[in-house]
Amino acid sequence: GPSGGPFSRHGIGRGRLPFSVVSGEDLAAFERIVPGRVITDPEVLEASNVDWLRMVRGSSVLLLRPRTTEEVSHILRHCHERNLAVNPQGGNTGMVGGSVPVFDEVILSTALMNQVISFHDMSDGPVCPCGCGAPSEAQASVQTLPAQRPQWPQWVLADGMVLNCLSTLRKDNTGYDLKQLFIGSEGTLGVITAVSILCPPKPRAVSVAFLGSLCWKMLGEIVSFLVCSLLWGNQSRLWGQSPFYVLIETSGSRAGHDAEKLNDFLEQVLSSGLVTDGTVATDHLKVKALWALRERISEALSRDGYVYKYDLSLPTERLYDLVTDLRVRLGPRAKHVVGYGHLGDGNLHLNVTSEAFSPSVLGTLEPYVYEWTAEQRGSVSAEHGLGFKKRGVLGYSKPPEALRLMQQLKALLDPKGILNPYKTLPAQA
Ligand code: 2HG
Ligand code: ZN
Repeated sequence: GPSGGPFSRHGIGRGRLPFSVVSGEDLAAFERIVPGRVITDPEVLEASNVDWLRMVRGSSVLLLRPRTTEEVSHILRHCHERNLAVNPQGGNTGMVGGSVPVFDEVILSTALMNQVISFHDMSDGPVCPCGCGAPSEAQASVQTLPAQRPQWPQWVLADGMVLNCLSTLRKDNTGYDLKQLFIGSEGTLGVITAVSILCPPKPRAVSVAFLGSLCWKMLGEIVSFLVCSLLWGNQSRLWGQSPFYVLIETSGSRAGHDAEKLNDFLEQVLSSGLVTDGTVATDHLKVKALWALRERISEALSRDGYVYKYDLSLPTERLYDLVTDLRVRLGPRAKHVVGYGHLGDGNLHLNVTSEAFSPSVLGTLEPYVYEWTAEQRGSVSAEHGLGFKKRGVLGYSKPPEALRLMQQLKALLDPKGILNPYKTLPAQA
């Protein structure tokens, strides 16, 4: 079973399912399918067995690195026949333990599937295999906004069948929208090997405003029309004295026009007292530096101690209530109770840290956080998915009928249950 990661202390509630164990013959078969890309070296495997937060650890003895859809198909056909469990793995940057094995699942990594297959003009989008890291590698070759829209995937089903629906059409209403089924399926319904992505042209002018405010609710008013992220302003001298910070990015095609609009907006919020300090950047190095403050919060928290992570969708006006409430409930047992996230989306990243893992802190947080979220008709996972850590709490956000339908779809598409077992859906009684 899993060992070493702090999370494994809670146990996984049930044992390894009766899948086969990788044999010498399996290794030989895989060597024929992906020659030279069959990895059994424990040192290399370590990076794929442990998630980047270092909280979940599997014990897989085999990592496969296919380059093509055909290779993925052959691997899955073999695993399906042999009843071998498979853990599809992309960048292994997940937050919920979905991307690493739980026991000895075969790790199927898409890391080498990193070529842009084709690129059409602005009206279409590039077709990227899934190894194009999320999708910054694709971005390096294509000048686009980071917020591309995935269109159609090509995926390989549990038994190795390839379903190629790749298309760059903007509209297509023929039959069930199968691609929606794969969004949020976390490798439990198939392995996505390519997607086509619609890319809006890169904006010519980007401005970032970094503003301090006395009150979260005031920020809510400011950003009701903007996509933004709320920052962890706590105590950092670098960030000045405001209790709350907000990062706002605007993009457009005419720098002069955009700057004028942003300045009008800033003048308004400064004179109304909503904002107490701030800075604006248009120079791309400064823009990058400001974004780094926001993007590295998660990493900073990992260094603070043991982290209890929640990723909640809540009504924007109640977004911060849980943070202040939990500070009182947890008292000195918590090192930090931090709320940040994506304010424009009503998405709170609630992170609590303690010196070491503490059952008493966990007991105060759960099920309280989930029950409170359900009362607000929120979601217990706004963007991180369910993976291994949150599979048990799906019921707080979806009715039993929806859960049953999900189980039925899983059984239909993966009757042997070999794809990413122990993930996403709650364990069946
Ligand atoms: C972010 O927005 C990520 O920084 C990580 O979604 C959030 O660590 C987290 O809780
Ligand atoms: Zn986030």
